[in-house]
Formats: sequence, structure tokens, C-alpha cells
Amino acid sequence: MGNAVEKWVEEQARLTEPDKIYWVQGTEDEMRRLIEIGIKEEKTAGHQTFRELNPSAFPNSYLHWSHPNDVARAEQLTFVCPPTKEAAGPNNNWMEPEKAKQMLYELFHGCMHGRTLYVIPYMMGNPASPYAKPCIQITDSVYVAVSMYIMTRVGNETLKRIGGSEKFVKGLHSIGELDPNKRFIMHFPQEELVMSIGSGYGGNALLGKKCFSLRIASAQGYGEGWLAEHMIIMGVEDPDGDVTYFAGAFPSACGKTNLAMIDPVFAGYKVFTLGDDIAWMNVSPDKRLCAINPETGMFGVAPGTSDKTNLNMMKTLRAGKFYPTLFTNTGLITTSNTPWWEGLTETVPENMLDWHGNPYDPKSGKDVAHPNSRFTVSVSNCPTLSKEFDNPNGVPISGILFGGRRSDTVPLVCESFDWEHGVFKASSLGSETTAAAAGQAGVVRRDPMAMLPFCGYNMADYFGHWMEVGRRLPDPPKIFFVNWFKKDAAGKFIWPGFSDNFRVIKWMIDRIKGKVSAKETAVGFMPNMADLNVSGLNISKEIMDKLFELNPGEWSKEVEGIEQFYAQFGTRLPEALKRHLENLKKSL
Ligand code: GTP
Ligand code: SPV
Ligand code: MN
Repeated sequence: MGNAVEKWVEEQARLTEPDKIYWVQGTEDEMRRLIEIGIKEEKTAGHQTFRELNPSAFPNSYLHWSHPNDVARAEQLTFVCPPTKEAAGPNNNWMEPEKAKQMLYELFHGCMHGRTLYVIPYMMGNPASPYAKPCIQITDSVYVAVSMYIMTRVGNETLKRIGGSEKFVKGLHSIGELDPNKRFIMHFPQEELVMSIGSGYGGNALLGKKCFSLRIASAQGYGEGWLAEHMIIMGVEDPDGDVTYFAGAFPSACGKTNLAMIDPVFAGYKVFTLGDDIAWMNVSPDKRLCAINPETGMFGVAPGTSDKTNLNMMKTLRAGKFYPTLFTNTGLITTSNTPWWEGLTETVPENMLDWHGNPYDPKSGKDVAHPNSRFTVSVSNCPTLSKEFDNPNGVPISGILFGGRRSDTVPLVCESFDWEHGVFKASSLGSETTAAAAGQAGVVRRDPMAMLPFCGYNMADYFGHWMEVGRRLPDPPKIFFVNWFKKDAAGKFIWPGFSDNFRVIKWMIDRIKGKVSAKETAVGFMPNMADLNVSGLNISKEIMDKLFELNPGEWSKEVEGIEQFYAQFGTRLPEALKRHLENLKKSL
């Protein structure tokens, strides 16, 4: 018997009984071979592992159609299983760990008959970083294996790093029977172990992403004094030549990827992308909050992405360099052999296959692409990638944004009075649900710090942890709250969004640099209208008022929603949050 990794892999192979075991090395040749395997895999009912796209339009790009029941994160089937239910908190599904494992052993037993078991050694974070973590994922899906190449640092470096140690993150994944009744994504934070069966979809199957880098890592960060967050990281250079780094949390499908590579609408500004989904933030030796992105790819929402809304992403998708680019559950224009999704062009082209692989009938009123169709692409293809991307120490964060999808109530932008008030507001963040998770879309739910589905321990403790981290920062980042998604009575967005969001980012930089004052309101500081540059926008005074309105009726409903959400945490909820809620009630 060899080292701890070999021993663990052998145990998983005895359980899952694959035909073959293959240790992934991470070379270019190997990537090609796995893609070839995927291209040859049998097609069942539209489900297709890989299909090569037109290389002159989208080089090194492949289309994937998943099983139609396997298109989003399955929050109901996701469990976090520390020893006690209290440790998991009311925010997680929990099962007694031994009971959960017994159930999983039965499901995993023999699940890889006739298949290859791929062993994928990978790092989350630059191996040179003190914050990086070595991980091993096992999977029986080539789609997952190829996705891992794009999203993480795959290769033998990890095995070297683990060496004789027993300490590495373990992820066992099988697509099983793709049966929603036999689908589970279960986390065992005490053992740094994730077991996932029955789904090949990103967040359920790429176990380094939400499962490890958020759920398990957040619990580790709680013990070790750091934060694992559902956040973008970006740098903005201003005309003075200063670069201000921001981190920003928005719930799934609420604008992170778009913001991370935003086109600054003003001359003299430049945006540098460091991450679009996950940030690990540590208090550095010089007491600044420093963020790294542990990933190397972007798993982005396709619908709505176009040359008009996000030209930088379109350039990224067309770059197709070393790493392949995957399109999952988009439509296909058969004449050009290129992917298509709602919003890519204004009208639906002819000769379209929908995401099921069926000829598209424009009169059907159905979607061409699944609303949660996505692309998987390497950050190395991104024209705005920051030169600090690989910095082992991360970048110092001066501003943190939180946002959600709110048709009403929440103003375009507002700054918290201080760190603790910011934690209060973030803990009560609400957002309308989206297609990124299975279930009803468009209903407001509380999604603190955009982490409701990803916090791997009791959220009451998480709120306390956020306040504790703030106390260790002599000059903590300013905290801002934004809402790009206010609508009028007809259901139309009243703020143009996308690159025009940069107008709000510029105000934040001015605040951080102490260049402008602000108005104090019941919910925080809001801009003096003269300081928010909306020139060239053709936006009426009425709409501007609406964007910053604090409607008493809407806010009393909001406060009720927060109270209800807080109630489930009982006495575990930090006193300071209750106090801030009382203050808010009074000042409204
Ligand atoms: P996840 O990958 O699920 O975590 O999503 P995300 O937060 O990265 O969201 P993303 O940037 O992919 O945007 C999701 C959807 O919102 C896409 O359809 C975008 O086109 C749309 N969107 C992004 N920013 C804006 C905006 O400012 N205004 C409007 N109206 N839509 C936006
Ligand atoms: C999200 O749902 O927040 C995503 C996609 O970023 S997934 O990786 O599937 O979680
Ligand atoms: Mn996300």
C-alpha cells in the first residue's frame, strides 16, 4: 500500500467498481484525448457529452447537452453534515454523518461498472500561495474531468505538494444514474470530504467549486480566522493611476461575472479581472483584507451575454487558446455550427436546434437555450485578466459590494455607516431566486452575503465571524449595497445596468478616496446626485428619484422579512444584529 492518496483512491475504487482507473496528469495531449472520448460517447435523447463547434468562430470549443433533469444546482439534495445539527444551522440540510455515509455507500456501491474512474489531482489557489489547498477529485464523467482542467490547476504538482501527508481535500463524484431520486451532494467538513452522486452539473459535480471552496472552506475559515466568499475580485485603475480593489457578492445569476469584467464607461479608467465567483479573504500580516481567487476558470451564465452587454466575455469565449471552452445547454445554429442563446442576438436565427437537440420552432414560445445554460472558459483567455491574478498573497480589498435582484425596495446604491452596520445589511440581503438553482424563480428570499446555499456552518456563527474579522482590520473596507434590477410597473428594468454600473463603481472609488461626501439616510449613506455621473444616459429625474426612493410601505415589509429570517437562529444570532434591526425600525 502506497501513500494516503493512493490508499484513498483504492478504497473508492473498491466501493465504486470501475472497469479502469486513470490518473489525470493535466497535459494538453491528455485534454484532447478526453475530449475525443466525450465526442464518441453514445448520444441518448439529445444528451451529448461533447460536440466540436466551428473552430473559425469559436476555436477549441465544444457543446455539451446534459440530461434534461440535470441543469442546475440541487439545493434540496445538498447536505452539510458536521457532527451536530446545530453546527450546520437552520441554513443547511443536515443528516447524522454516519447515517449519511451509509446511505451514500449503498448508492456508490458498484456505480462505476463499465466506466473509467478518473483521479484528478488539483490545487485550489496558486500552489505558491500560503492559502492554496491541494485536493483530489474522483469522477466517472469526462465532461467533469475536462471542466476541472479549465476551472482549477490540475496536475502532478498537487501530488508533490501532498507528498506523504494525509491532509488533502477529498471529492468523490459519480454521475450515477442521473436520477433525481438518487442524487445527493453531501459534505463532511470534519474530514474535508465531499461525496456527490447523480448529477454532472457544475456546482453539484465540480467539487472544488461551491462544495469545497465555499461550503467546506467557509467552515475552515471560521475556525482559522478567514473568509471564503461567493465574491468577484476586480481592480479598477483611475485617472490618478491608483488601483482600487473590490470584492463583490451577488447571489447566483445576479451579475458577478458581468461586473468582474465590466467595461468602464469613463475615459482614464481600466478594469482588471481577478475572479468572478469565489474569493478567499485573509487578514494579511500588515492587517489588510487580502483576497485570492482559488479558481482558474469562469462557469458563466450564457443567456443575456452579448457583444452589447459583455464584449469582454464574448472576446474571452472566442479566444480558445490552450484550454478548451465548453458551452452547456445552449442552442446550436446548425448552418454555422455555433452556439446560440437568448440575448446573443436580437432575433433567433434560422436552422436552430434547442438545448434538447430538437429543431427549434420559433412559434413554440419555448426557450432555445436553457435559462441556466452556461459556458466554461479559462481566465487565461480573458483580455482584462489582472497581472495580479497569480499573486500568492492576493490583493488588498478597499471596497466590498453586496447586491441582489430586487424589483423594488432596495436603492441603486447605498453605503453602510461602518463595518458592523455593513455586516447587518449583508446578513439581511434579499434577492429574487433565479434558474441557477432548481425550484421556483423570481421569489424574494433572504440570501445573506449571497451565501445562503454555500455557508458550510451555522449562519448565526458566520455573522459573528464577519464582525470578528472586521475588528481585526484597523482600516476595514467600505461596504456598499447595490441593486441593478429595479423595475417599473410594466416590469421593465429602470436602470440600464451592465457597463453603466461603472457609474456607481466610480462613485464608490470617490468615496473610498474621500473625494465626495454623501447623504445620511435610514439605510445608510446615499450619493449626492451631483456626484453620480449619469451624463449621456438620457435618464429622467423621475427615474433617478425612483432609483433612490425609500418607500415606507416596502421597507416595513422588508423589516418583517428580516425579522422572520432572523427568528430561526434564536439566541445564537449576534446581539449587534438585533440592535441594528431595532435601529432601522426606529429610523424608518
Ligand atoms: P453565477 O455564475 O450563477 O454565480 O452568476 P453571476 O452572479 O456571475 O451572474 P452573471 O454575471 O452571469 O449574470 C446573470 C444574468 O444577469 C445574465 O443573464 C446577465 O446578462 C444578467 N445581468 C448581469 N448584469 C446585469 C445588469 O446590470 N442588469 C441587468 N438587467 N441584467 C444583468
Ligand atoms: C452559482 O450557481 O452560483 C454558480 C454556478 O456560480 S455553480 O457552479 O453551479 O454553482
Ligand atoms: Mn456563483
